[in-house]
Amino acid sequence: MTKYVVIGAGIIGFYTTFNLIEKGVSPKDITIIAEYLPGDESINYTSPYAGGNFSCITGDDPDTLAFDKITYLNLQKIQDTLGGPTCGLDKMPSFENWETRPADVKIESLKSYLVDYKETAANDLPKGASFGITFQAWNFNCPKFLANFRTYLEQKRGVTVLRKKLTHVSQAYLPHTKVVINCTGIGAHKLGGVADSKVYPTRGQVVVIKAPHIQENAFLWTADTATYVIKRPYSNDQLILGGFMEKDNWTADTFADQTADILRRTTELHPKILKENPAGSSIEDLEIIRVVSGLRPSRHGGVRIEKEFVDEGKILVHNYGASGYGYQAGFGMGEKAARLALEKSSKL
Ligand SMILES: Cc1cc2nc3c(=O)[nH]c(=O)nc-3n(C[C@H](O)[C@H](O)[C@H](O)COP(=O)(O)OP(=O)(O)OC[C@H]3O[C@@H](n4cnc5c(N)ncnc54)[C@H](O)[C@@H]3O)c2cc1C
Ligand SMILES: *[C@@H]1O[C@H](CO)[C@@H](O)[C@H](O)[C@H]1NC(C)=O
Ligand SMILES: *[C@@H]1O[C@H](CO)[C@@H](O)[C@H](O)[C@H]1NC(C)=O
Ligand SMILES: *[C@@H]1O[C@H](CO)[C@@H](O)[C@H](O)[C@H]1NC(C)=O
Ligand SMILES: CC(=O)N[C@H]1CO[C@H](CO)[C@@H](O)[C@@H]1O
Repeated sequence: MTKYVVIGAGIIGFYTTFNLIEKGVSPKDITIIAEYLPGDESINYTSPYAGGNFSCITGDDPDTLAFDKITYLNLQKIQDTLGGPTCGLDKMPSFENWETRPADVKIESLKSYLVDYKETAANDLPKGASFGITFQAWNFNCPKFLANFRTYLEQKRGVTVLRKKLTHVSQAYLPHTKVVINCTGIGAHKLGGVADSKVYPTRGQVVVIKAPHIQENAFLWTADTATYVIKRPYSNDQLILGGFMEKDNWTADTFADQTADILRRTTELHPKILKENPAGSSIEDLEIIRVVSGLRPSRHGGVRIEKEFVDEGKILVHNYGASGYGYQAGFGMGEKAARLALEKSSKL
């Protein structure tokens, strides 16, 4: 009997389902409905395209700080539950740098939970940075992790997974459903009954290369560039190089000039990529596996995690707009959405 429907089989839908079960909902009472499922590729399904690092680029408002922290502190449990590092989630050292020092409240928060947190000495900073830290990050092999997360929820726990495209949120209410949780990502821009014009894409392009010699992450955030190197765990040595943050751009195409710019910036930030490359030390010697673009589901005003009452005491909880941090903040978002969904209410 489906009492709870989660719309969306991206990282947000899965983290939310996990939290519902953790808070006592029987998996048999949950159905996940989604147009796209793990293994599919579409420009309207962002989760497989993420680099999948835990990075410190997110905002410094109290909600965001809490979502990041809750997620970081729960990923060990998720890794254990899904069967260890080969599920597509592993710890990696990370080296992160900023042109302008982040706010103190952000730094204090990071310091309170990041394992092996250390501030970088001024003369060890890369060009263009004024502040940097090293710490132990979590890295996701996103397609693999999504597939294993689905297998766990569906086959090990008994959650139902249904492939279906909804044109209106009302279609999500099955005969016994009392709560629907909307985890539709960029799809939230379109869905009838919920169309949210505040949702917009932040397009990214990444270059994936084969690089067995790189086992760490590196970042440089400036006012107008996002440069990152992310190791994809258990991927046959794939390394993700990025990137771009293009607001309101829906194109799924990839562009050669962006590829060239990414290769230039990332090899400057992390010279080891070229210096120790087995096939030679110029950019042309890098083995490019693929170039992809993806749409981060951004939202003016930030994520929307909110409860609404719809017809006849039925509940709709929104959980979308994770932008560039669904993997690293999504567990905390899912925890809040599950809490809202289960909260006792006088209206029920
Ligand atoms: C290049 C790039 C790099 C990124 N790097 C990182 C990173 O390093 N770390 C990080 O934390 N995040 C990163 N992100 C962001 C991350 O990918 C997103 O925050 C996350 O994937 C959003 O997940 P979601 O579940 O909200 O959306 P999605 O993954 O898009 O899932 C939406 C789901 O809803 C379903 N759906 C939507 N509309 C309907 C409908 N009408 N009917 C039925 N089903 C529907 C879809 O089919 C899909 O199953 C990156 C993103 C990009 C593009
Ligand atoms: C993706 O979604 C947009 C907006 O809803 C739609 O216009 C477009 O056709 C979709 N693209 C694909 C490939 O489904
Ligand atoms: C989810 O929310 C978005 C944004 O409000 C909306 O467009 C979409 O229709 C909603 N989907 C469902 C099923 O509620
Ligand atoms: C989207 O971005 C690409 C690459 O930067 C650019 O060529 C294209 O013109 C942009 N499209 C729109 C509609 O802005
Ligand atoms: C390549 C990649 O996915 N990089 C991401 C690292 O993390 C930040 C914040 O989570 C994202 O915005 C980047 O896109």
